[in-house]
Amino acid sequence: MRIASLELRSKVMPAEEAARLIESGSAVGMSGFTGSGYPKAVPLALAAHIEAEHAAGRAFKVRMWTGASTGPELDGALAKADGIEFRLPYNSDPIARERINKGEMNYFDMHLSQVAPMAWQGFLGPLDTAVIEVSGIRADGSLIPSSSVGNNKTWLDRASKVILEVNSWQNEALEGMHDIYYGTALPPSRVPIPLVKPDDRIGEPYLKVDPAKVVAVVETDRPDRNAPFSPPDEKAKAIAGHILEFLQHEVKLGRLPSALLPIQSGVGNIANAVLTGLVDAPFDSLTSYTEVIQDGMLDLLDSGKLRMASATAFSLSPEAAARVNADMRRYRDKMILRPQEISNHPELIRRLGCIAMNGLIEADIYGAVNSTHVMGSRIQNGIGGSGDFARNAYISIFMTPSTAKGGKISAIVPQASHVDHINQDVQVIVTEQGLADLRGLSPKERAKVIIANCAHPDYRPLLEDYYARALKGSYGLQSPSLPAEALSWHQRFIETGSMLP
Ligand code: 0RQ
Repeated sequence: MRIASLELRSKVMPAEEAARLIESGSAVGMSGFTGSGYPKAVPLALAAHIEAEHAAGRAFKVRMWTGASTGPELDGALAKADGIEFRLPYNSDPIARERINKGEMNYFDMHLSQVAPMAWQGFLGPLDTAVIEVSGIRADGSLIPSSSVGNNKTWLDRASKVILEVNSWQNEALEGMHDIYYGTALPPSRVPIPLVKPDDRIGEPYLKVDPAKVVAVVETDRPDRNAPFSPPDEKAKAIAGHILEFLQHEVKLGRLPSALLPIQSGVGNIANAVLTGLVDAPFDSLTSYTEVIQDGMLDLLDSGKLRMASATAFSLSPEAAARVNADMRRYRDKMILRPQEISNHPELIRRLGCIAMNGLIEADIYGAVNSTHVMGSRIQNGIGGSGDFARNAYISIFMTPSTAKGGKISAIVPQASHVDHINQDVQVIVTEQGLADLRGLSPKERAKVIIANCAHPDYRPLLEDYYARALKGSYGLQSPSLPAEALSWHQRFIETGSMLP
């Protein structure tokens, strides 16, 4: 029995009935982070209701807040129904992405660590309804979180009314894995967060909710999204190789301990390839302080190389999800899931000295990084947690193949068409071509290393030529640039389909 509280059991109803409790124009806080722990029945029922309202000629849209990306039953269904007026933070759903890029949906891709504090500060406006997936409800009404924590604590606290989805697909052995910290406060009452090691537990395993606010409980039995990972290709393996060599070099020089420092790894196949590569690398007793537990981390845990992983969510392929579910009791002792304001907290990332590794869309010759916008205007996903980690990490690494779209786009450009990470937050850039260690370098020194080590051979001479002319014709010589030409590669791609002349 997943619902032990008699009071909350009396509120069980079908998803369709629960969805009717959500009003047009209201702000809804949904659970969910990178395809795990998102509600699956109420959003689908809400999307159907919105479609019916639209068909009857009535306007119906909600303002939606989540943890990060969710799944097709949530973002996909609501975006398809044109039911989202505004959304925050990170989105990776293709239908929502299309709506955003057509200008039909407002989107704020804010830093993930700042969502909960901003909600508390009141900057996001009132929260009407929270829709939260849990894996169980205890007799005392406390909630057993599911496969992600995200912003659930904040949504449950801030919302006027709460709808719970109790998902029996989620493993019962998740109970005890979570660490929910209730000690955050607003300035001037903030105190240090008492976490000094990635494996510290500073909170409690359960979420609290005022039972009087719970208006509906919906029972489900549906799997998380669990997107498959493609096996690492040659480029991903080369990038992973450069990073592993760099880390070994840092250990040799005494700038990193032999167990490294807590690893943060972004989403995507390259990040996963780096984790997989660590299995055969000469490092032991590794730890991870990150956002998501991916497939590669399971391999590391199983190999004994990774001692423990702290995150806010799982982000697993279907095979890896099955592996974790089959052995959850063993994994539970090596994993901690926390609220995202703690997993991504700048204070903690700085204190622990995380090694941050994130993907990028493009970097310019001075090392400014664009993680979000294709050709400066089209959103891909969002900044996610990359800013939380990049600025506060001990070493901030960004990685990418040197070209995109079959070589038509260079990932290294004269000037980034959009900047998410300023050059001070970018210390190492890696492509399959090589690695640029930018620490302690001036802009002109950076340009030389980035062009030489990271650019693709098809684009390297073009970058050298641009940089040589910028050195002669620039208004100033701190970061030489030719403004009329700096974004011409992007313009050429928009006009011809290729950055190459
Ligand atoms: O597009 O799917 O249409 O082929 O971007 O690119 O190479 O598969 O790489 O999955 O690692 O994603 C920056 C988007 C990289 C990701 C980004 C196109 C490319 C492809 C994906 P297709 P790849 P990845 C913690 C950290 C921000 C959030 C973050 C991201 C698609 O890493 O969202 O770091 N980062 N969070 O073709 C045009 C370019 C391109 C390009 C790539 N220069 N021009 N298209 N693409 N480079 C996790 C969380 O915060 C939850």
